[in-house]
Amino acid sequence: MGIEFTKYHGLGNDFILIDNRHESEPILTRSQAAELCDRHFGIGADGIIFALPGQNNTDYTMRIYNSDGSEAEMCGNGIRCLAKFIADLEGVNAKTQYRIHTLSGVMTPKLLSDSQVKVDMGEPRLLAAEIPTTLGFPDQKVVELPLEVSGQFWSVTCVSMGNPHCITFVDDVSAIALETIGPLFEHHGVFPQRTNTEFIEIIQRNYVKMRVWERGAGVTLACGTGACAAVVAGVLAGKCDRQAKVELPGGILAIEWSEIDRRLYMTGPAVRVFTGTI
Ligand code: ZDP
Repeated sequence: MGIEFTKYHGLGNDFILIDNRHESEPILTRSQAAELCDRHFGIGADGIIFALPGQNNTDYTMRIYNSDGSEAEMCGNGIRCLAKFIADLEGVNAKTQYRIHTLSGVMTPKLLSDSQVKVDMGEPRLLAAEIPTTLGFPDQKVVELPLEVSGQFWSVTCVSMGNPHCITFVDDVSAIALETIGPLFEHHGVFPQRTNTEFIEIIQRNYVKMRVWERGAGVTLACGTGACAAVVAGVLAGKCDRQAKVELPGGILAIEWSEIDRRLYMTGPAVRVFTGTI
């Protein structure tokens, strides 16, 4: 029996979406997920996302496996794709806003009339123990602390958007050897759950350039939680406004860290590419 899937991407951060509405656990194993994400021997994707029944008063539950088969708590570009996927599945009954249960709490994507999706990503977690990292003190923020990677000291700021992020401000993002340095950050001893790693170049207080090395997925064209974490880090370090655009290799995300409710709002595209049967 075949399993239907649909391929979506958010700024080139691409996912296989699975209709998992009739089971409360993902219908694929982690190793099957890793095989399907392989770009030469499988469908090809940065991750695989399951739309499961809702829990605790939500419409749906999202689960995501990275391309290496590890599970992530949250996924910003992925949740925009999930919102479109669900609306497509529901057809005439589709809503314009959904409450989605994730491993890092409830997220609320809203389908806008211009086909963009705006997501209430919740509040960032900032204390070292919450990220988690052993840098600094467990009950304090980690803002521009020195971290030695590959014989060099980097000034890093850490933020959790449900998943861990380590942000470094640099003069020129294009000069960073991501494939070499990325894995050394991801697996550094100070990050017990490993980490996503973002390099940020400040162009203006409300416009930054970012390149990302994702935990469990490597170099990707975009990362929604990473873009949110980058703006939070920029604000904490006094370099960014609370409202800023983040330019990624795959395109631009609009991020706002609300002063009123302290939640992150991310707006960007989600595009269906093709469907198929495994
Ligand atoms: O935390 C992790 O392990 C990430 N690799 C998950 C995926 C994050 C994502 N790129 C995003 O957009 O937030 C999908």
